[in-house]
Order: sequence, then structure tokens, then C-alpha cells
Amino acid sequence: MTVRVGVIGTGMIGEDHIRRMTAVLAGAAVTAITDVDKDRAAAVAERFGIQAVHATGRDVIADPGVDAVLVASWGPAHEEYVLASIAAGKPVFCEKPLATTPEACARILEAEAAAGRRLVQVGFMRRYDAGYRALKAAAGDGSIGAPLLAHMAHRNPAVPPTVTSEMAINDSVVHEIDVTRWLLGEEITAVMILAPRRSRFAAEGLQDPMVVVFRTASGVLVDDELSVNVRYGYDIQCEVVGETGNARLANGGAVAVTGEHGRATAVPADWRVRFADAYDEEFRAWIADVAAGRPPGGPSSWDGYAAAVVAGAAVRALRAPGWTDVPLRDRPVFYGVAGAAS
Ligand code: NAI
Ligand code: ISE
Repeated sequence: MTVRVGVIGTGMIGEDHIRRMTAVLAGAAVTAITDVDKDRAAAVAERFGIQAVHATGRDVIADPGVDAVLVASWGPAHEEYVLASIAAGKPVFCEKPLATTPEACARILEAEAAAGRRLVQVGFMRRYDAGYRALKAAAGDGSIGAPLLAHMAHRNPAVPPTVTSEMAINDSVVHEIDVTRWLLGEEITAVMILAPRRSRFAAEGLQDPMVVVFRTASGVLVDDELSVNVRYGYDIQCEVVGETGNARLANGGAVAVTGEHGRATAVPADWRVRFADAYDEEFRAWIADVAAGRPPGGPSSWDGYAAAVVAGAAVRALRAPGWTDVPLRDRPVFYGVAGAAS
């Protein structure tokens, strides 16, 4: 069966996912798209030979030629389209964040529970990265003892001057929030923010860099450096420190080249390069689940909700010294075991 996918939002990642479903992966065809930027949608349709360009996301969801929906629009538009997909009974892959507030994510949880089946997968692609998977195995198989600490870094080359600290937490730190929950298999219970000297590239309203510290239910401490104007490239780091050893992510499998001028390892330009294989893998799995009529095996609405609640606490922590608690509701059995791997 070929899964016919409708795409809402044909910006940078939407177009990249259309490319992978059209030119890289088997089992899917993009049959309808939309974007509030009509010219952009038309150009993408022409580039990939897509027949239907609809006026709105709701038209894409209602299209009888669409079996499943990909939401890749701006975050504030996610809730509406995820809810409409659930109402239509269509599986929906929503790029992160699931929605921009915990309340919006809770409405999605409630809609999915009312529908009686899991239809939503959230785009936390790091769970599909080979390096992160090896790290999770090392953290869980006893080879480094029980995890005690983790050190993470999330460095982007540059962001537009309109990006604020709140946006950076919801857009970027949300990945480490998900990775922490998934790697350690437990919820984050408190968060704190440390604000070092600001980069000269940080625009007004942006604390850059910032260090976000998470405390988990069992007391593991995770420090995450977020720097969004490092200029040199896209640099993602993660190390888990256990009782008897530690496990560190090698940077995307990059090779160190030694030559006349020393030893150098390439740094990826952006997330499309660094996580290309992970995005392929998450879509391969999602397409297989949709084709088989199974609930999606990847990050769920619960994972999207939990990440939004932690992100919300981190935003409050920007203005509150010390720890800010994470007010998570109880996890419905519908979503299985806390922190379960995809
Ligand atoms: P973008 O700004 O390049 O593209 C977003 C597109 O959505 C734009 O073309 C915009 O016109 C369109 N759009 C906005 N509201 C819409 C609506 N109501 N209906 C239809 N189209 C609408 O942004 P980008 O980088 O592609 O990000 C899109 C989403 O993907 C965001 O939620 C972002 O956080 C997420 N993302 C995830 C990544 C990952 O690593 N998993 C990487 C990059 C983005
Ligand atoms: C972007 O939206 C993503 O999701 C990338 O994976 C992340 O690393 C980047 O910081 C975000 O801006």
C-alpha cells in the first residue's frame, strides 16, 4: 500500500520531508500540500510534481486522496491541524513542538483519548539517530552503571534577531527535554536556568547562551548549554555520566582528518545535515505504521505534552531563581510506560 500524505507547511523542514517521502523512501506519496505562502506551496508542488495545492490545512485534511497528514507549519498553527486530523480519524505526524502551550497539548491528549486510538506522532527525530540510540543502550544496559549526570550542548550557527529566550526554549531546548526523558526513561520534575555573559550576537530579548538544568524523578542532573549564534556550524553534544563510566555522543559519525595543517573534524551546517539519517528513519517507521494500520510507535502526544510542560517551566524559570517545579498531570495508561523508547 502506498500511504498518501498531505503536507501542511512547505517551509524548510516541510520541503525536506516532502523530498524524503518523494525521492528517498518507499511506501509514501505526497498527494496534497498547502502553505499560507501560496507562491512557496506552488513552487514546491512544481518541484516535486504534486497535483493538489489546497487553500488551507483543513482542506488538506479533508481531501479524500489523503490518508495521513504531516504538520510542518509554524508551531502556533500545530494544535488546530492536529485536532482536525484526529477529528477526521487520520494519522498525523506533527513536527515539534506538538503545540506551543501545555494547555494546547492537553487538548490534543484529550481529543486522542476521546477518539479511542493513538493517531499522533511528534517529530522528536533524535530518538532515531544511531548515536543517540547507542547512548541510550549504554545508559540502560549497566555498562556505565546507573546514570548520575548528563552534559548536553545545543549550538546553532545563527538565529533571526526576532528570536527570544522563550522561543529558543520552545524551539530548541525542547529537543534536550525529549532526549532527557527518553534516554533516562523518567520524567523531568524541576528545571533551573543559569544566565552567563551574553554573546555579542544575542539580540535584545534573547539570553544567549543559557544553561538549562533539569532534575529528573530519580535525581539525575542534566545541564544543557543552548547557544544559538556560534557561527561555526551546528554542534550537538551529549554525554551521560554513570557510576562506573560514561558514554559520549560522537558527532554524527564524522571522521577526523589529519593532514598538513593538523587534525580536523567537519561540523554539520544545520540539522538537515546532522540528522538526515534520523529523519529518514523516523519517516520510514511512521509510514510503515500507517500502512499497517498500527498506532504510531514513535514519540506520542504524551511525549509532546510532557515536553511542553517542561518547556513552560523553563520559560518561567527565566525569571525565577532556583528550581521551578514541573506540574505534570498523571500519565494515562493509554500512552504506556514513562520514557518508553520508540
Ligand atoms: P519555516 O518558517 O521554514 O516553514 C514554516 C512554513 O509554515 C512556512 O512556509 C509558513 O508559511 C507555513 N505556515 C505557517 N502557518 C501556516 C498555516 N497556518 N498553514 C499553512 N502553512 C503555514 O519553518 P521550519 O524551520 O520549516 O519549521 C516548521 C516546523 O518544523 C516548526 O514547528 C519547527 O519547530 C519544526 N522543525 C523541526 C525540526 C526538527 O529537527 N525536528 C527542524 C526544523 C524545524
Ligand atoms: C530547529 O527548529 C530544530 O528543531 C532543530 O532540530 C534544532 O536543533 C534547532 O535549534 C531548531 O531551531
